[in-house]
Amino acid sequence: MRMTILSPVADRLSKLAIELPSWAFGNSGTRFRVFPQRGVPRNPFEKVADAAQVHKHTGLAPTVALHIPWDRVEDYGALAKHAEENGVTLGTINSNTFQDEDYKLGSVTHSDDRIRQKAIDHHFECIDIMDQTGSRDLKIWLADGTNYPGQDDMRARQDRLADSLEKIYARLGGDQRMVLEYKFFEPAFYHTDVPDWGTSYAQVTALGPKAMVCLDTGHHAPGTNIEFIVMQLLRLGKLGAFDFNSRFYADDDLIVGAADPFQLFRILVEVIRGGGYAGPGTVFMLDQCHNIEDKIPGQIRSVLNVQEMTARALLVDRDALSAAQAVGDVLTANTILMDAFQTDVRPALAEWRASRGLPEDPMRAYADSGYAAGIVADRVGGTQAGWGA
Ligand code: LRH
Ligand code: MN
Ligand code: MN
Repeated sequence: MRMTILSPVADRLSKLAIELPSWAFGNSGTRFRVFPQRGVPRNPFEKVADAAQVHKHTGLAPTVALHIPWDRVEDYGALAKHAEENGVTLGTINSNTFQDEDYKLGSVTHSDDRIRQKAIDHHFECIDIMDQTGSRDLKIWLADGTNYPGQDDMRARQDRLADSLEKIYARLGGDQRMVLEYKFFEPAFYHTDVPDWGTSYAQVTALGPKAMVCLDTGHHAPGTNIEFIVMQLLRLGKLGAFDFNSRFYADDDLIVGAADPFQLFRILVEVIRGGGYAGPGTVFMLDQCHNIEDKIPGQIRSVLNVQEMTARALLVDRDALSAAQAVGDVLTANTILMDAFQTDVRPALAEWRASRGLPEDPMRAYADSGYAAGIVADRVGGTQAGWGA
């Protein structure tokens, strides 16, 4: 690679890895309408094949996360093998206790022992799947909560949550981990049982070192300083994973970095500062849906956005920043950060890609590859997979 602005950080940049969600490739929509697309995968094997396209053109997305039961198959070993044949591996297993009639009033927090056990058993199934796929992480997001004050005893629910998580935690293998995702509202609107990082932190800390917090960037109230939470969780050694996406209003699940690139930059600055970058501790995942845009290019754009902001965050002149901070030079400190943010790294990233045998323009390379026309022609018949199928 020629000397470019990225040369000093090229090695660190090459460590970037972003996990893709299998559900990003299926049909999705809002509660108002799903707009089906042609060529959408009909099963988990086809979702993995589509995800592999993203990695092929960017070199950034070597793993694919599954959601159970959406990605339930007969033979997980075969799915793992299929992934490897396509140049990727299977990653995080996401549990799902939000689409079953029994869970109307809660899953692992439910007061009915039978329903609570059913939810715990679902997580045991997920751990069994992890054993077969070789996945390390179990990601738990709970829709549990209430809609009306007085509907249920929040304290008792928190105690049942702790009890259920303890049972699930006890089932994890030596190298396996659990990450507990929080979300401030939706589908429950009055209270949510894991609404914030503090609750997730309290719960996972009680469990032990294999339990960590998952931060979904779309799961906070407007105006929340997310990078502060990132800093704090890394400081406490408990930031296990990100679900990256972007939002304007609620849990929009839009392309990461699309709504607020500066926020993504600030988050990545804290990740790098806190030692959460490119180590095994903090997984970078996408959690997105592409309701109106094409899905594979939507994912390619997403990983490129993360790469671009990572490159800018790596360019922050740390020594100069610390020096300015130490003498209380407010404006210089702010300028140092903004200089990195405002650096156009795109031409250097194109060169960086070329030097690694990747297409300079992955969006164009995918468009020219003919893959999209191929899946439209091939994937006729059967039921197209969607968010929830
Ligand atoms: C919940 C959530 C969680 C689910 C995914 C489909 O809003 O972010 O991560 O698993 O969406
Ligand atoms: Mn999420
Ligand atoms: Mn979400």
